Amino acid sequence: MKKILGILLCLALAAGFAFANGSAEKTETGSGKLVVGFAQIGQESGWRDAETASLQWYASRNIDTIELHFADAQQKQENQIKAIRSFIDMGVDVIGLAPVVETGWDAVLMEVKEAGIPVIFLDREADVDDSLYATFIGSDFILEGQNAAVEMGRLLNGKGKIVELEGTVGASVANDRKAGFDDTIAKQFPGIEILGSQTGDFNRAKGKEVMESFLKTYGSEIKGVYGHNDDMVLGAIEAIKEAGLKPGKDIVTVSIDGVKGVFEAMAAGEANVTVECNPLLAPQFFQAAADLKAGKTLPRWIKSDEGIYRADTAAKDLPTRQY
Ligand code: GYE
Repeated sequence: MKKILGILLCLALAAGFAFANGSAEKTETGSGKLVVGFAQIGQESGWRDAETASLQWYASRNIDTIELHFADAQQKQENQIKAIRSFIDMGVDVIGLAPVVETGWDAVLMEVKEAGIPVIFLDREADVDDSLYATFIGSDFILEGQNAAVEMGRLLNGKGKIVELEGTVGASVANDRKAGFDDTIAKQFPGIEILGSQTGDFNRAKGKEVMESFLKTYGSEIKGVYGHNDDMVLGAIEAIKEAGLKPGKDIVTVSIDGVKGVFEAMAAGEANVTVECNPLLAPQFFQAAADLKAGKTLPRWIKSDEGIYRADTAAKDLPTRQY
């Protein structure tokens, strides 16, 4: 996967994409192309890398009609805001944003609105007035949490104690995946108790660290772990093994994204379920950007369709996975 990403990123660089920590370098505009500025969160997960690769690969294959200015904010909201201001200065046609957290966007998005540039939220939402963005392209994160809860209930036959690895504090996707899961557990599976819930910031290393502390506190009481993304559960699996327990058996796992690593873990009998969240959003994103440039009105929410994948078909599914 890393090799493919390396090739894609070299392609992207060759196509003149700007990489920076929060600000895109100037390239000529007014070329008649669709000029898009995208403020990406960073590289915290395999899912995010796949989304970045999808955007840059798509733009590099349409270089005659698309000019993509890409900024990597390295997980910092201030870098995303800086990038957005540089896109305004460039006079791009459309701005794309994956808001690292829900709040703190009103001022800069008001500046974007005053500049007459439409905004697309991609894969996460910001808590702002509807007038400050044109559409949100992404999944139904509450439904993903609900589906994860039903899968956990099935794995534990409705009874047992679990822990929860939360995503980035303040991120819409983490808030919604928590709400969907916790509410469904409380309503449909009262025999399941959540012993502890803590952020692993959507990354593997932190997920392992938090699981280590949960294991120290609760030990073999833990019968299941729910992660807001696969990467944190892959870290948790390492911690479970180092504690001498069997992931996927002593402690069942349910997580969200559907990255290759979790399919490999399921095929090895070390993970149980992943709820897919599609990162390959480039076609929808650039189509929406082109529609906005053409003056079209878009639905407020363009949803991505996803499935649920379990250990019993993982070996068969693995070769078909694209990220
Ligand atoms: O689930 C996670 C990434 O915003 C849907 O962000 C995205 C989430 C995804 O860090 O792996």
